Amino acid sequence: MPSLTDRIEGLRRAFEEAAGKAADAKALEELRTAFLGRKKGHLTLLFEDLKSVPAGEKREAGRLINELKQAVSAGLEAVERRLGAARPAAAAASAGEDLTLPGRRRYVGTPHPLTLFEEEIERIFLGMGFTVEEGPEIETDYYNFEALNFPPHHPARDKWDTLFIEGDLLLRTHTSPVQVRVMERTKPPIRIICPGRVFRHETPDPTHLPMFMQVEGLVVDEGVTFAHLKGTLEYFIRALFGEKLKVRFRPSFFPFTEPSAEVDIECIVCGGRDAACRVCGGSGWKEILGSGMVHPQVLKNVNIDPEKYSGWAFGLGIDRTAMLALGIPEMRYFYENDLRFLRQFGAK
Ligand code: FA5
Repeated sequence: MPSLTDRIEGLRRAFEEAAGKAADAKALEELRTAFLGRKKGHLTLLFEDLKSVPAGEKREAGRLINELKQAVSAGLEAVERRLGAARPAAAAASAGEDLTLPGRRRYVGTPHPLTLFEEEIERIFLGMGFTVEEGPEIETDYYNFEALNFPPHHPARDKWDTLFIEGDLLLRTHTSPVQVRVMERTKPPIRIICPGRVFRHETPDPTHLPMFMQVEGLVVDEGVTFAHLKGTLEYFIRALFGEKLKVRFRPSFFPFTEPSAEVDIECIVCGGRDAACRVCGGSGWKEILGSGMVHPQVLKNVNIDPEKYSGWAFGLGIDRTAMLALGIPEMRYFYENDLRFLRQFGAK
């Protein structure tokens, strides 16, 4: 039988050899059990045999066994570190991945381009002393039509292809009902804008959608004239599009304004050069808003004296104006949520 010292030395060599070869977690655990296992591990057996070593040699033998135990523990840790460092690379390689490739970029969400555009519009009007109001998307016939001087069965209602809900309720076809709600609860002077979603029974095309966004504007005070309307809207359009853009005011009709005007801007998509342009139809102009002096009957409907007060209002298509400002030939892109489109706007 070899001496205890020889057995310790033999076990040390056996451990070093096995530790060098251990290539995976399974081999590591087998090595740990073989040497440190509580019942039959080499170290446990050595400590048991220590009991039968002659008293004079016990101290030295115990020191050697403890040294071996420390060497085994340190060796197992070293193997563990080696395998741990190799694990991701090995796992990636077995999954067919190449860790040397550059990482994929993560995109951070940003506000929708229409939200950014709406905020830009609000910023310009807030700078002129306007405040922002809101109104309900589900409206009554009274606010959407009647209070705005559309008597029942009036043919002008046909221009707003209405989506009815039931009874008196409908999806608002424009933001003008908010004018009425604000005038009902506020005494002049009034200077507000109200952005929001509106709904119409329309077949979609590059410049029309069944659901789109408008922003309404309303000013009511003593001595308000059409010159104020024109000056304010011109300032707004210049702030949004710059000084060079061609703008025209064109006479129009709305039951709730008199006189009325629509505003066209030059077609930014084709610059008036494409006879087949799907945005302007080759005319070189595109309408962005309706406006006019608030009709005296509308003021009467909300108990504002038209002899004392006058006002002007406008309703601008946010999607329509955004597509022109951004040079986008198709309004539907705003609602398809294609990330290739959306990533072109806002922070990257
Ligand atoms: C109105 O809705 C009036 N309420 C505007 C108004 C307000 C006039 C206050 C006078 C005083 P109109 O239907 O023309 O008007 O729409 C106004 C704007 O909304 C249009 O110039 C256009 O920019 C936008 N618009 C209209 N229909 C659509 C549609 N189907 N899709 C996208 N934008 C539209």
